[in-house]
Amino acid sequence: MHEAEPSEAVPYYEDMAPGTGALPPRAWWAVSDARRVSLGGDWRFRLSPTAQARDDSFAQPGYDAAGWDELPVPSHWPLHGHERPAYTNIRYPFPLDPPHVPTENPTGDHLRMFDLPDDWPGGAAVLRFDGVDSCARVWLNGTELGTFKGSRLPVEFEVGELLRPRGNVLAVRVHQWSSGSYLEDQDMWWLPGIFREVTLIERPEGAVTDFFVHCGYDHATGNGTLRVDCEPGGTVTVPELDLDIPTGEQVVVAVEPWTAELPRLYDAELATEGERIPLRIGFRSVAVEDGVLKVNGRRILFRGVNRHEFDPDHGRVLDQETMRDDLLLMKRHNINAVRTSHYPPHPAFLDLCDELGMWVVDECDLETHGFQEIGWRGNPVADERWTPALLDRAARMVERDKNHPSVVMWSLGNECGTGAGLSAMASWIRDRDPARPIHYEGDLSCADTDVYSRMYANHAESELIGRRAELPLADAELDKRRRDMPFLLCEYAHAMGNGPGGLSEYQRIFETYERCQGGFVWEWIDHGLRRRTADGTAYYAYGGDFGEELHDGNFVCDGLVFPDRTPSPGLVEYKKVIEPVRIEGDPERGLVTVVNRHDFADLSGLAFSWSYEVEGVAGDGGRFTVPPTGPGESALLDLPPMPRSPGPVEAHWTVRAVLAEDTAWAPAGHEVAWTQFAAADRAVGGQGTVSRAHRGAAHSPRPADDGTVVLGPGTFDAATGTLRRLGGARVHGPRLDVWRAPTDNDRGMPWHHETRLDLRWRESGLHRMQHRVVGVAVGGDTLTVTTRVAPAAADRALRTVCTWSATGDRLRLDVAVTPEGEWRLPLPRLGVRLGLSPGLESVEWYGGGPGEAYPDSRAAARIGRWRSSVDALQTPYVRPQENGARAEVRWAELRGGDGSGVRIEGAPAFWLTARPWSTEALDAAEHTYDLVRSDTLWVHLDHALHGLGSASCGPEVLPAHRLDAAPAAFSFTFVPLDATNGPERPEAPAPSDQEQQ
Ligand code: IPT
Repeated sequence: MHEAEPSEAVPYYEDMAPGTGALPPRAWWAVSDARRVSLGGDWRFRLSPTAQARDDSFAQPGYDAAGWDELPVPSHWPLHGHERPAYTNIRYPFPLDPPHVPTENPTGDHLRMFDLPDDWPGGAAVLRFDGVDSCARVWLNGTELGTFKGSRLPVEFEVGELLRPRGNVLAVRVHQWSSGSYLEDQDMWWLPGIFREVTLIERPEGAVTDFFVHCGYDHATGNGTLRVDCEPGGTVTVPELDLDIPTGEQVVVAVEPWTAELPRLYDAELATEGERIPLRIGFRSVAVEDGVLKVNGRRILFRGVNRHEFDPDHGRVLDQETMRDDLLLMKRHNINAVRTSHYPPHPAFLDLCDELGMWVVDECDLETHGFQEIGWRGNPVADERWTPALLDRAARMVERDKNHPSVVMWSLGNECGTGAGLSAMASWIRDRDPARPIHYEGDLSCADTDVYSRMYANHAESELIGRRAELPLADAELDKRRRDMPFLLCEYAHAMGNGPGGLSEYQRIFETYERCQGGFVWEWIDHGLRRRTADGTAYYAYGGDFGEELHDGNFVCDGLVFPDRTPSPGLVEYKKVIEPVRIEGDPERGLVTVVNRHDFADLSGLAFSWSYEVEGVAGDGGRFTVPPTGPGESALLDLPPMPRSPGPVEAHWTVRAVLAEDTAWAPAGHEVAWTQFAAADRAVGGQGTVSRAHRGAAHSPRPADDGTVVLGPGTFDAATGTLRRLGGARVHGPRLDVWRAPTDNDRGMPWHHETRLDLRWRESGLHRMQHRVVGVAVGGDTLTVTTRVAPAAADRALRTVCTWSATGDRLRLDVAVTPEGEWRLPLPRLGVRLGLSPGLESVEWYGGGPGEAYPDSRAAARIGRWRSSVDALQTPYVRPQENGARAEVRWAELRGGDGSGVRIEGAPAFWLTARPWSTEALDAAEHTYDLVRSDTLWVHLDHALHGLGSASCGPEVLPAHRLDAAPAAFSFTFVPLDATNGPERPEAPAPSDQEQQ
């Protein structure tokens, strides 16, 4: 039998053309005096397994849908018990057979009856869909309005003539798969449905069909230009500027400009004969000049994130509060830019960006990444039959979003390879809106773009590009053109699991090279879907959890915030690294330099203060008066005279910049930037730290008849040299440890074996090191235990000498490690781990905090005295992995409810990790519910840790943060604490009190 050939025969959902029946695309506005009716709410719903399983009789008035289910609109039906979500990154979950889609094509019939409000005026009206995934056919009162694709784009139909006062029947058939799916291969859940609002909007005679606000700002004169083109013509009033002008006419007027830092908006009104629309106008100009992207004549630096729309319960259905929460959280973490990866966001989000201040790269709903799997054969962007669909998408984005000052660049899409379709989009956009540069990453030649954009370029290459010294393109002309372009990283610092590491090093490059205008961390939020286990424990599901045939696991959880928008340590680090004010202390000269790294704002919005901390306890403090300091300028401040220190102690200055007054995005007192620097020139740890007074004389080890050796507060197993008791408490003696539960970054890119450090670690046995006791020697004042720590099947080892000594109630351990044989891989960690009683639930430490830190992600850790429960030390990464280390710990005390426990001092300072389960359990866990408290509290005291890097999609750990096996020596002192002998315990904020306001 012959296969039916497509041509005329293809059904509308497989037709490459964008659709039928829709009105021309136009601007979106939230409100006007024209009436509107929201058609959201409970609809009737019926799911069919294929597109043609059922006829369209349901669309006829009088159809009895009583037996159907109910479904809220907006929604994705797989999140309401119909079919299931599915996650793939690059691969299409159906055969590459464009424009055909599987016969098994879940199809949701949606029905909504509605009456018009009593005072509905009649006449013209449009029915608007803000987002339907992926293809729909619509009927009103039995008349077909048309069909459309383009999931994250609006579509409108003229419906006035069809409306009746009562009993209107709106029928929408939605297909999960369509030709449009080939253009929507974004790395995210496949989630069909009517997922944005459906609205009926009155169109009175003389109402606005479309309008385009053209606003510019001339930084040389301080003048703004304004012209509003409108169909039909009308007037524009801007009371604050005393403007009342006809549409189509340009005026020049002195204004305050709009920027992401100072989002000055002017309230205005556009009035035509039939409609009044409130506008918020921002004056700003965007241009690429002298190889640099400028706004209002100044270079800007993107401190950005890629934002997908996501909610753990509702998928891409977002309410206004959630959108605002995202922006508040971003602003409070010093983020100033969003790339709307990889589709235009809900239009209201852009209103909020205008209001709160955010640079936006608005990206078209276009990705054909899965064609890469077949060498880009048949790529729709290189096949002119698809060009109308591409142009339709470009137009629907640009027309919808053209009036937002926050949108400073158009992006053609993501990961589509190259092709004439992209060029056609670019030239259409340029023609329609010459005032915004064009972005696209997937074409190295940059033929269609105004900026050179890359994803995941490593530090070295970014620096080379910064110097405009990158390897040339073959075509000299294109090379010259690209070399003159500004550079940005539209994706970098893959925030999957624990990480990213290496942010500071990127920031240094962005701040050094004018050409490097920052980047957008991949990505804002983990797309984990909230689910519950049978016993009701909540967890986040990822790819594979829904029985998908193909999936990409937890690659969908790679955000700076957890699915519930709790900031991850990566976000706290990013906030510190990108802080717009750099504060540097020079205690020798008694000076503090404040560098204003804002692009537009001066420092008048910030209040600066200092505090002087002795051993982590804040003492004196005060305020600085900072002279007027413009963007890019610096100010020098005098430190007060150094307070007298109570003896040989470690002291720090902390200087903070906080909001002087409430802003639209955070209250007065919100911390924007800070620094900390040592006041006294003292070694960290060891003698530099006040240790509790030495009590009593040195002890000698005493062998006892029960097979133990007693040394001060320690009782050891005589045969193995293992510490068994400390004071009255049982311990599982410290022993050398090098393993960590691999992070997502350790696991590299699943599709590139050579990036998978975890596999190489396991191959070389780092997770199964054996400990052979070489000797236990009882000497004068010491107990010396020598072990050889090595994996089966290899001859490499870490020879470890542990020397124990005791003075009074203090038991000291000196560890010396010497690698033997060949060590090619970095070690995950180097330290000791010990098991303590699970009752030691509360931790206090003097060192880095309050949050987690790792060698290449530790900018946000500040030295202080911190307190936490063991539980709160854990970072609940969606897929469990190494987490929770605290940096530069001088001492820590772990106590139970009665105050008894153990104090541990390090010389030098160490990395502290304490968890209620073992590394092995953490390593084995796939979801948070797999982590079950054990009967041991596992405490890691690490001399060194391997960095994090961002190799889950990007560079590995930089050499400076690599932990190579090398001889090492470090010490710990253990002091049993009873309920009464604890030192005074000053209040310090718990980790969760910090950073999140
Ligand atoms: C890049 C994609 O643009 C983005 O959508 C996301 O998938 C990211 O990677 C990784 O999470 S493409 C990547 C394969 C280089």
